[in-house]
Amino acid sequence: MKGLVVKSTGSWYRVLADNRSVFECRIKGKLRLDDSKSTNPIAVGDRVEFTLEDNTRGIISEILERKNYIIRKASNLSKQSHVIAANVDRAYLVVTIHSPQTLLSFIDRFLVSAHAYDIPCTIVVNKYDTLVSEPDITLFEEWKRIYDLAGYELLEVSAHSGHNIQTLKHQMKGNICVFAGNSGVGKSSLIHALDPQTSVKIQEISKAHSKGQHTTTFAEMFELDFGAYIIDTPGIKAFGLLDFDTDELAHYFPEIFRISSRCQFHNCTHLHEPNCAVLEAVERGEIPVSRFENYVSICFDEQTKHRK
Ligand SMILES: Nc1nc2c(ncn2[C@@H]2O[C@H](COP(=O)(O)OP(=O)(O)O)[C@@H](O)[C@H]2O)c(=O)[nH]1
Ligand SMILES: [Mg+2]
Ligand SMILES: [Zn+2]
Repeated sequence: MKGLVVKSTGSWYRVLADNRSVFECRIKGKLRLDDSKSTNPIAVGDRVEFTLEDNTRGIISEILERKNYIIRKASNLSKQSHVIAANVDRAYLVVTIHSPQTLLSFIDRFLVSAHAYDIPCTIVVNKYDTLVSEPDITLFEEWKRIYDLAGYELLEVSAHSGHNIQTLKHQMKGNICVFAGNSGVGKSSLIHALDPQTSVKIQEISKAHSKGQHTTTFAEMFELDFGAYIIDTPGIKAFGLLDFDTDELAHYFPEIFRISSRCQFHNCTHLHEPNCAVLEAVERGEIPVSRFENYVSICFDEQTKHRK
């Protein structure tokens, strides 16, 4: 049978079979050894092939090919890694203009990670009901311009008033999604607005987590009542930057990458080189200053990491 892994404890996997039945599965011994670099060979979101042991239990014999996955290094020094989730269709980065104001550096770092993991990302501006003052509206328009240029969809919503919640549902339908963002931006409220019943289930589990009843950081997937899946895990609030070479970084800033073919040097870092098309575009206001500054800042962080 084939199914979707919706929960993992490290030794047991809960699999939602394509016929909608749920089975508790173990891994066939041999499968464990295949990927020795990862602490967990199977993650939430994986599609697997399994055989039944009895009415409720099964044995996983194969993992189907992943289209993407989010990974975390077990520790800075270790070569081992932990796969947090696989086959994510879309990440929703929830942000707010105020109370709290999300930092653009946080947004840009997140977008780079999502891009590097091959996960399409939508920026969700929550608390739209509170955008009434002129400066707030101006800032919202500015963010819209910045991320439009970068090619990201930015959707304004309100968990409180219900604004654009139907649009969000429509977009999420049939997909495996993750919600990310700083605390206080309204992730829990949005999930509640999307499906109150699932929201209660998630809250109960996260309460259990905070009481220390679960020591692991394994993810769990929930089905929303309109036919979307949401992956919930502490590690997903802001997936960290991967290790990548700084000359790759421009690839993850679409508007910078697009223009970089016009730089004089093919290996231009866009930091100081002569005849750099990117620097010129920043001067002319065609690339937003905040995006360029965050590009530079991530570039330096990565260089420092590699020098250590
Ligand atoms: N005005 C307004 N407040 C909101 C909205 N969504 C969430 N909040 C409030 O923001 C606070 C944090 O929300 P919560 O869902 O716990 O955020 P989380 O930490 O991202 O899960 C709560 O006091 C919510 O009532 C919204 O759309 N409009
Ligand atoms: Mg929350
Ligand atoms: Zn350049």
